[in-house]
Amino acid sequence: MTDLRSSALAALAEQTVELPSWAFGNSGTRFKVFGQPGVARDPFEKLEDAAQVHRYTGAAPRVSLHIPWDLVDDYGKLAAHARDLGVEIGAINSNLFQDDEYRLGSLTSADPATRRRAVEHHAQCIEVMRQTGSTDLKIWLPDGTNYPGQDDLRARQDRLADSLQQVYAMLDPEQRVLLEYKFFEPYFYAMDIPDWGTSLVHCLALGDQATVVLDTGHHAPGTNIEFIVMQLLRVGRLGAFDFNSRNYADDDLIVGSADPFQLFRIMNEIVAADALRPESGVNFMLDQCHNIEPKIPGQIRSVMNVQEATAKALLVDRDALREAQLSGDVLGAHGVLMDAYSTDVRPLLAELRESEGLDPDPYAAYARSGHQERIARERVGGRQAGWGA
Ligand code: LRH
Ligand code: MN
Ligand code: MN
Repeated sequence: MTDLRSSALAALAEQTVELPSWAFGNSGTRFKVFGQPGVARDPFEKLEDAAQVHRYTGAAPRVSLHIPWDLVDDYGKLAAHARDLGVEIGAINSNLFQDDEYRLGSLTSADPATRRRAVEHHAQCIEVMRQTGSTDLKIWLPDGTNYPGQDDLRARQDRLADSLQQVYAMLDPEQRVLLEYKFFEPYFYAMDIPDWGTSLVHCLALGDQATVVLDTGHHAPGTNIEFIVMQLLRVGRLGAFDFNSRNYADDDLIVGSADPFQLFRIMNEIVAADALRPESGVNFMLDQCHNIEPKIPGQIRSVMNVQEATAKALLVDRDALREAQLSGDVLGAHGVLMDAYSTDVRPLLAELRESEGLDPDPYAAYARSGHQERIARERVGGRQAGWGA
């Protein structure tokens, strides 16, 4: 146990979580966007808020951008601002879901000019990557159809493959593309990348620099997500997570809130495959919105939830588990997993933070800092994260 504990502490010290810039803007549902006092007014302030999360957790050193939500004149300046704050720019997300021109599709459109425009948008994103030092181009394809017969499903895949190939060809050698899937929304008959299999098929056709992004909110209820994690790791194509939690649809709630046991099962597959190490190439990102709760504390809570699930996964006695599995001891094997899940890892994480010179309770430390009150005083006229902007 002592060995497990100390190797868990070492692994946790290395773990990082990437924050989404859009978690720091005002957000809501299609019914209502709620404004919050002190919310970030531009990408520079979003980075400042993300840096607060890193300051108190010590585990969130990167911030994903969404283009054009995070449009600025000078990305070199934005990257320098991030560095001054002790963080760096992470994945660059393209956006193909807000233009009238993409009503019938973007990278899959039957119109060559529309496809060209969608490919060109990725050239712009890759340029932002060069200027910020980001290595991950994240593509979520919102394309799809609403009615059987609306378009030729196969022709859409062929056009998609061709468009993706053009985007891929623009990448620098150290850059990679992260291809996200989602089974529904904004179209409700057939999405063009509805599942991990379709994403993987395209990644395999593209080459080694293409990997799959697994957004935990993008599956049908009841899907065994840890199985997908295992399979993508097995073929070396799990590039990243978009972590969030859901009860019904793509709810984008705080990761680990609706089903902490699912998050543990996911992290258990990560640890079992030794994929927690940064060199394994899995980028643990959050993709969440905090519609009614305060944003910086919401992100702090999210990072802490990922750390707790990871700590539990690191405490699984792998030797005992293997022995029970190989001897066909069904309940014994299950018991080994549940023992780890039932462990209160908060003291372990408090110890980790103290050893790093951090407050053992990041959430309480931020609340005491007075930062929230200061931004509420100083920032007037915060902007929406992106939707409907
Ligand atoms: C789509 C999605 C995708 C987008 C983000 C804002 O539902 O998960 O990752 O970029 O939401
Ligand atoms: Mn996502
Ligand atoms: Mn989503």
